[in-house]
Amino acid sequence: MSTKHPARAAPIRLYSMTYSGHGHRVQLLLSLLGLPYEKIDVDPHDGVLKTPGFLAMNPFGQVPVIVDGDTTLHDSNAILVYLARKYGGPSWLPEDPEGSALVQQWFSLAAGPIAFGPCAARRLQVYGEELVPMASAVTIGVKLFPVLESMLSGRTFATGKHPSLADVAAYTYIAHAPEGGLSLEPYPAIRAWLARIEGLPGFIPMPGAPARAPDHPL
Ligand SMILES: N[C@@H](CCC(=O)N[C@@H](CS)C(=O)NCC(=O)O)C(=O)O
Repeated sequence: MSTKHPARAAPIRLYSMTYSGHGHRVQLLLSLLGLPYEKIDVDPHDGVLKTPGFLAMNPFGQVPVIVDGDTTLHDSNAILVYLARKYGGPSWLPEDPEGSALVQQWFSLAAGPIAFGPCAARRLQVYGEELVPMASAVTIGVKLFPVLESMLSGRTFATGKHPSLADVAAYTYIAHAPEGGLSLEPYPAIRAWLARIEGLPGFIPMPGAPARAPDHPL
């Protein structure tokens, strides 16, 4: 463990799922920051998410959740903010008005068109779960990618020269968009940006989702 991290009695516990992009977003930051953590993968089909014990940690009954000592938090972007403020340097979440607003722009993208576009298309394709109808998810994704392509053209990372929470929040569901049938082939700036994130020390990938067998849903 790096000495810059405050002393902690136990590693941070991360409740996630093997193929959860929201969970991976948190795992990615834990890994990039070099923080010790224990990942507990929940089976989405065994009902544990809706048990009173889990609902006490997250009333929405969803992963990710982290437990860090006396602190229990849900919502991936909120967890990123907590981890960056507590354990990361200021470049992950700048404090100046413009820098923090630029990160917030990407949080809004992550919770908006990324969630209802590429994330929703993949969730339907892989899990058979309809967050929004497939046609809407595809339409949102098809509109989103050219905008992201222009935002990322000529930029090293999402908000400038250094990686920040903006990159961590956006990375996973964009990288795995092809699993939902949305190709990244026409978008060289997006692909180059993904590759730069994958080259960061401590980068950890999310496994590719297995193809869904109609008689054996995930
Ligand atoms: N806004 C939440 C979304 C979390 C979310 O959608 N989690 C999914 C897995 S990616 C989940 O737990 N699904 C199970 C369920 O809703 O029952 C976040 O950012 O953490």
